[in-house]
Amino acid sequence: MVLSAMSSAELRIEEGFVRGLPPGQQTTAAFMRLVNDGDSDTTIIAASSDSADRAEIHAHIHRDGMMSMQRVDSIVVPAKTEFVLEPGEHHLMLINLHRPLNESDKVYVELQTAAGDKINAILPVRSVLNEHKHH
Ligand SMILES: [Cu+2]
Repeated sequence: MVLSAMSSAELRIEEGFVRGLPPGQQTTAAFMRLVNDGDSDTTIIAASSDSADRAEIHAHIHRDGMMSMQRVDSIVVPAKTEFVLEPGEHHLMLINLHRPLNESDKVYVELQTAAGDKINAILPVRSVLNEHKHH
């Protein structure tokens, strides 16, 4: 569910949500579907949120049976394609949350493209209890 989405690029955010965590956690992750309706590839190079000091694009790396998170510089969403940020895969890391996130809260996130466009959405907070794990 996306409550509000304004986009100047031909990219839109769908089905986004922020993972709600127990009180005391300072860092959480946001997930969403990036849909590129345009005729050219779009590269996301930065992210921000008004609910956290900073937002980073992360990927999960599987190596020797171990899984760890790693910051990546960008995400490319090819033309007429979508790129999904989901638990266990790519995600947006929200670092140093300004306040605890409750189930009914809304979080503003903004993505910046290499072309200078900004894509934003207001994402609902969804408790970890409702999360579907596929690993
Ligand atoms: Cu992460």
